[in-house]
Amino acid sequence: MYRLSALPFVVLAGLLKSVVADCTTEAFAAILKDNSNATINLVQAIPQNGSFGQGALDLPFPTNATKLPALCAVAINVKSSENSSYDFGLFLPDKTWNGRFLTTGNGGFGGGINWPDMGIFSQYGFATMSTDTGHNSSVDDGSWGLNAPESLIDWGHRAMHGSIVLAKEIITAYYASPDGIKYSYYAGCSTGGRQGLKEAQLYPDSFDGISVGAPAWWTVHLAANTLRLGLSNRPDTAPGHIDPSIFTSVIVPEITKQCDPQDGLVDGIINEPYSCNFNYEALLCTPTSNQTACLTPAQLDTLFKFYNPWIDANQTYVFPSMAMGADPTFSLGDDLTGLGYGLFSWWIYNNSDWDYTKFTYDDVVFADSINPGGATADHFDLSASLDHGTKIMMYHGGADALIPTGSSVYFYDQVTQALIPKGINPDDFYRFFLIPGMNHCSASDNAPWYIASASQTIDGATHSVPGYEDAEHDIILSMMKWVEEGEAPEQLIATKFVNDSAPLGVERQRPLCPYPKQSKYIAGDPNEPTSWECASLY
Ligand SMILES: *[C@@H]1O[C@H](CO)[C@@H](O)[C@H](O)[C@H]1NC(C)=O
Ligand SMILES: *[C@@H]1O[C@H](CO)[C@@H](O)[C@H](O)[C@H]1NC(C)=O
Ligand SMILES: *[C@@H]1O[C@H](CO)[C@@H](O)[C@H](O)[C@H]1NC(C)=O
Ligand SMILES: *[C@@H]1O[C@H](CO)[C@@H](O)[C@H](O)[C@H]1NC(C)=O
Ligand SMILES: *[C@@H]1O[C@H](CO)[C@@H](O)[C@H](O)[C@H]1NC(C)=O
Ligand SMILES: *[C@@H]1O[C@H](CO)[C@@H](O)[C@H](O)[C@H]1NC(C)=O
Ligand SMILES: *[C@@H]1O[C@H](CO)[C@@H](O)[C@H](O)[C@H]1NC(C)=O
Ligand SMILES: *[C@@H]1O[C@H](CO)[C@@H](O)[C@H](O)[C@H]1NC(C)=O
Ligand SMILES: *[C@@H]1O[C@H](CO)[C@@H](O)[C@H](O)[C@H]1NC(C)=O
Ligand SMILES: [Ca+2]
Repeated sequence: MYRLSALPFVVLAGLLKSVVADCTTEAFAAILKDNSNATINLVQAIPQNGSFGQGALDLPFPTNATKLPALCAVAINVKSSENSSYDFGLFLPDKTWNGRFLTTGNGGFGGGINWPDMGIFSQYGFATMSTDTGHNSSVDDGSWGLNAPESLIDWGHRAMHGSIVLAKEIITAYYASPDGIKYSYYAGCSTGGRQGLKEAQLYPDSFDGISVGAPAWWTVHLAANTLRLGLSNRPDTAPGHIDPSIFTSVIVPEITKQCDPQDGLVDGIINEPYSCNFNYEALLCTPTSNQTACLTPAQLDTLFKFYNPWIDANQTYVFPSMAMGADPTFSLGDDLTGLGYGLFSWWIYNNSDWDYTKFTYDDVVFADSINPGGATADHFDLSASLDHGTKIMMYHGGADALIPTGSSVYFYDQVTQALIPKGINPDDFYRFFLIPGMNHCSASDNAPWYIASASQTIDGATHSVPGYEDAEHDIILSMMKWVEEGEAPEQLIATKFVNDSAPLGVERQRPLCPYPKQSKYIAGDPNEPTSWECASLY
């Protein structure tokens, strides 16, 4: 049916290669005429160098996309059940369309279309899409899920998949491209990482390549761990309370002092945070210590909780620890984050006044039995993605304080354990890159972290890695090369720009290696990527 309405354009496209498709409400209404659930919110032609977004109305993404290529901006609403609906947005580049589709994702519990990342990816020429996941909220606010099981399903996976399917139909009709969409990609971080894995697990045919950062894949356990650590350090109730400022001024510097050299090079970067042999007692107060720069035995117990895995009843492995050197200041203080208690009060106990101070592992067991929205992305057997030919590039910051790095290491290990017995080498289609020193999805004071992935921006750049716009440095181009030319990434070079500003030039670059390989310093200027190699630890 869509083909019918698209027919005139097929003819036109054949005659006039650079024809601009019809960016009008009427044209999209014709494309969608047989879909009774879809409503057009907006169709707007954006000129070259124009901007688009919803500004402050888009709570999780208040920054508009700017310096856009000429494109058609579209917003569609789709009814997903009696009581729920979701929106998605499209950026459809005019003459610069590269024949490909790229979907991006969301963050935390937030509800809003990710126009800024869509804008970045449209610079490559992709037709881009993002969904609001079916609600309107800021990143740490899950109150919309209270007694709203249909909205939770939308957030869990339904909005993403429905948007992908409809976006593909719209794009195919809009461009009237005789070959349809050449390749479909995904790039997202955090909840966006979970969404990419979840889509691949439920619908392995959706994408040819997915780039997944710091995935919040273990939904219930991640929230539980966030709540547990926050409670374990509450100023009013925890005997071993550590003031957050001590983490920054005393603890992280001591960890860096001990762990940085253990990777073979003193450069302020902890390359192998989970291999560090750390002497906690170095932080203990003695009678002669500076008493505001040391820890009591009770505080040391608290610290232990942060940097050791959570093992509970019956030796159950509940959640991995943070990486040595990650600064957990986020979960400390008087105000616990809604990303922890919120899941339990709004989505599990259906009670905004649920008493989280009584939280125990039993709550995790109960929450697992509910798995709100079916969001958890724990189908580790990714062989259906291999069958489809999908390539998966996963990465995680080695100093991520929001989603512990170890949760991706654990995911990698589970995938490996699911595939090796089937005779599948995960390396053939799934590679995981640890980014030493990087915080959540982006940023580091000193480590090279920028790979032009989702949720990464840098001053003075619209997209990609300025000066290094190639598959060696840019994860999107690397993913495309793996998918389209069959050339697997043996490494990815991360960049640290001076003050994270591209016009100020490169401070250092370093290879990131497919796990379990690690970058090893060989010789020469440590700021040059050629002074490093990817080496096997075993
Ligand atoms: C692009 O738009 C910005 C902001 O409106 C403006 O400052 C800049 O001059 C424009 N650049 C070009 C090349 O038109
Ligand atoms: C963002 O763009 C929208 C329209 O695209 C506009 O209404 C709004 O004022 C812009 N907001 C900001 C902060 O630029
Ligand atoms: C989201 O909710 C806020 C109020 O909390 C409102 O101001 C805003 O307009 C809403 N945004 C959208 C896109 O509906
Ligand atoms: C519309 O949504 C309903 C569920 O709310 C679904 O059963 C139906 O198949 C959808 N119709 C179309 C045309 O997608
Ligand atoms: C829709 O919401 C109403 C009122 O909150 C509720 O009674 C009903 O069960 C809901 N229906 C579905 C399908 O969730
Ligand atoms: C004691 O430690 C605190 C916190 O690190 C620091 O601000 C202060 O300067 C130290 N005092 C002395 C005498 O070293
Ligand atoms: C631990 O194991 C015992 C014995 O199998 C069982 O009764 C109990 O429910 C388990 N506890 C938890 C929290 O799983
Ligand atoms: C809260 O609601 C969910 C979804 O409707 C349900 O599965 C769960 O059992 C409820 N929780 C409690 C404690 O009743
Ligand atoms: C980088 O930022 C620091 C701190 O803001 C500043 O002192 C320095 O001058 C900046 N460097 C350059 C090259 O702009
Ligand atoms: Ca080091």
